[in-house]
Amino acid sequence: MEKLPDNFLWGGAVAANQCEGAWNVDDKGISTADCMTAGTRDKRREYTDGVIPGKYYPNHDGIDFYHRYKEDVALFAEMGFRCFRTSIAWTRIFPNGDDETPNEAGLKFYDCLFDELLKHKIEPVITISHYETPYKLVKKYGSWSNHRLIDFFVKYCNVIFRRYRDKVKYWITFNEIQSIVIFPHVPAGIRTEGLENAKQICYQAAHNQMVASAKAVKLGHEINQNFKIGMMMLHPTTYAATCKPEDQVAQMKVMDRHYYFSDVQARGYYTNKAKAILKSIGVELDITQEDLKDLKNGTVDYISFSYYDSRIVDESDESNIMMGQLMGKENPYLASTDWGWPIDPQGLRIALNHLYDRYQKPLFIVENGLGAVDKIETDGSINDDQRIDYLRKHIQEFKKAVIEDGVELIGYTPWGCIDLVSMGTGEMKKRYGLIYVDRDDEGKGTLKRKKKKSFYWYKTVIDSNGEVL
Ligand code: BGP
Repeated sequence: MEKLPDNFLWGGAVAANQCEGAWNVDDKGISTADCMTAGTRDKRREYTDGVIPGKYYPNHDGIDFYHRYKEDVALFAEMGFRCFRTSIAWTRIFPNGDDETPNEAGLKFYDCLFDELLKHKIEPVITISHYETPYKLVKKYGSWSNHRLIDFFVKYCNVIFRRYRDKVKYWITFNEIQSIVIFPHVPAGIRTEGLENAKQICYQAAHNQMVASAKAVKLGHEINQNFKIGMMMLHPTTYAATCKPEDQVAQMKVMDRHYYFSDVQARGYYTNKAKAILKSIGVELDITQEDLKDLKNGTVDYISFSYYDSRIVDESDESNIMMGQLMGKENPYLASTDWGWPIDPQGLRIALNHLYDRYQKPLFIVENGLGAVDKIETDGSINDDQRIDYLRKHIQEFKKAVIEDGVELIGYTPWGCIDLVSMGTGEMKKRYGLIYVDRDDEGKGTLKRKKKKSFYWYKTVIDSNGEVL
């Protein structure tokens, strides 16, 4: 292969809860994302018990994509997008999660959105659960650590698979699947602070999600055999801090903890290593024979992942090895973003190679990008050269993975192609977009959209299928 395939899916990615807004419109229920307050780089967002009057929740309005999607999709089309990744808000379809019947108004919204995309020849890539669980499911059933959530999720999948059978081909079950054991309040509203059995709760919740995902894959294929249903993981490429063998072993263990999830979803069973990991952290999963069968019958069609940065690890991190704790260690060879995330394009090539060697399944980069403060010049332009440089270098590296290393890659959707609320900090000023949105951290602004320099640059990239960078 000398260049990227002609059908390479160039596009962009967002998630419903970070951009749609309209949090209580058209009978939408409350999701866990609606309970996240605003934070800053140094002050964490708070996850509140329900929506508390008087507190500011930036996701409630997002960037009002719910009402402005036509204008936004037209801008994506102008850039030449061939695909667009977003998610369905579960609480638009089943406001409480356990409702008897789905909410027609919610279903209608996504009909309109997908029709608009298809009108512009943009393939929807749809995440079924992106960092939001119906709040009622958390309160009433204890969220994902309860096996019953599997049935509610599958029921939701059944409805959306049938409804959008002829509109959506690419599906992703859970966003960044391993987040459930790292920061479980974000994907599932699970609080574990101070709990002795925190790991037990989180790994059980992860098991239930992986069974739910497998059942969704099987069901989806029955509904439409052309569906491509993938898993999604965060891939923080991790290096040993030195060539000391102990550090190398620590590095191996870190990545094993991440591949634990993709191994189950891609291979369909808990490997010996996965079982050893569970034993080493004192977790005993409640797994039924039925679960094992479901996992086997629902292996994913492709692996999608987010890649933002790389980490380093040494032997002292051994007991703390999921990556939350690894952030902040500086790699002397790399520069960092304004939010302290190391910039490492080659780490993306490494991620692609590791995943492809391990699973031999098509890969999809569904998140990558630079979160930075944008400056508006006096003439109104936004010259985000740093973002262009970040994206260019990452594209160069994934091209090498495809062309020189033989990796099978479906597409590339940079994160937050239009500015949106940051998941981690709740800020608006941490911007990823190629399109600027006039909205600040206090919720002020006209919400007007404006093309950044990167908008024009990315259009040229797509027009040339990645040849002109
Ligand atoms: C990923 C999430 C996204 C997104 C992104 C950037 O982990 O899947 O939802 O927001 O990270 O993170 P942040 O918004 O914290 O900059």
